[in-house]
Amino acid sequence: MLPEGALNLQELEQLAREKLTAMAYAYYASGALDELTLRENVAAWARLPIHYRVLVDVSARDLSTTVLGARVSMPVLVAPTAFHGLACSDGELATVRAAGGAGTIMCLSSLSNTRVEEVCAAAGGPVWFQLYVYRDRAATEALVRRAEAAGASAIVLTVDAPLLGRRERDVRNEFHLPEGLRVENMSAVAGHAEVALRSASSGLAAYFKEKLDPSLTWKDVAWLRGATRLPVLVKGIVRADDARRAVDHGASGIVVSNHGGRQLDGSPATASVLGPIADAVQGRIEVLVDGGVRRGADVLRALALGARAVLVGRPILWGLATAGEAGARGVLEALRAEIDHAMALAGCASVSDVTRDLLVPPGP
Ligand code: FNR
Ligand code: LAC
Repeated sequence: MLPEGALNLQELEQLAREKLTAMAYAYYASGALDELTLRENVAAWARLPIHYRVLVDVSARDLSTTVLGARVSMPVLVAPTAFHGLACSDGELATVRAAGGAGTIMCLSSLSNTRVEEVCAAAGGPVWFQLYVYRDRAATEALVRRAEAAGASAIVLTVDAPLLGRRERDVRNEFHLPEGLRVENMSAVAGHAEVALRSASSGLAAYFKEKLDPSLTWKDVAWLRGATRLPVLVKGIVRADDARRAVDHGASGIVVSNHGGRQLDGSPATASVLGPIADAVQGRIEVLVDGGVRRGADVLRALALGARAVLVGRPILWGLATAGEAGARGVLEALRAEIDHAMALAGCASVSDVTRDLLVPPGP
């Protein structure tokens, strides 16, 4: 379960904060500018009352489901977050073991401190690879091929970051990777080894500006589909028309996401846009969501609005920082217990019972 001293994911953040350097904590915790979206992501789930059903036999409950055809023990995946080496010495190896142990999928960030080959080799379950597209397309394609060869089972194309959001806490701290940590996936690529991720403001913002391709368009979704045999998900959508475009461009799924409030401050909370997006997609592809999921009841809310599953970002980092693999696993198990409990109290024996009427009950 959760590391001693924390009863829930929010309390775990405080324990993690004590373990992390001030710079690492701020990097993980922060959002863009005034952090409006960061706060609203959490608050918007909480504003959705759950109209529970009564007198349903919930004595046996099943939390399992499938995501892109892969069976998962519960509708919770690990979101791609950069630099797990800041949280614990095993970095992403701890995370992938925790995800596999919990019977779910880890989405590995392009910007990991461990090479994708090593992460996949240590995996006990499916690994998806989150892709940032570099200006250097040949290097980007090579990275996709490496992920594929390593055994990743989907590519998650992040589309909400043509530039990095401005996180003032990182600017103030001059965020950089400490000695010994690198963007491992790119460390052998010419022109990348020397990127020290250090600058007079946020080293990561400088890295994005220099290396990543801000000219990416919908055409590049077709390019990526041509570059891999793996299913492609598009991550970072907050509008129904963009969701339809993703369907039209052959995405296998989307992640409704505002990057955990780290990109455009003032963008809508994902809880507030998920329903209309799911309605627009009409089940043609799978819809996932992330941002501010902190309680099992939030997972119910997301499923009721039409998500196949949710991804969690920061809580996993708090688990890693507090107790490494066991801490990350504890976060997933705590969420599992909360989902199970919320399902029972809501009159749902399986995830297919979690339907829209829980949020919008039929009238008299
Ligand atoms: C992220 N996120 C992210 N997304 C992505 O596509 N690639 C990445 O490398 C990262 N890196 C990253 C680092 C950190 C420290 C955070 C907090 C987030 C965004 C992430 O995948 C996800 O969208 C949010 O974290 C979800 O919100 P919560 O669960 O953190 O509220
Ligand atoms: C972040 C990037 C790496 O949010 O996605 O920090």
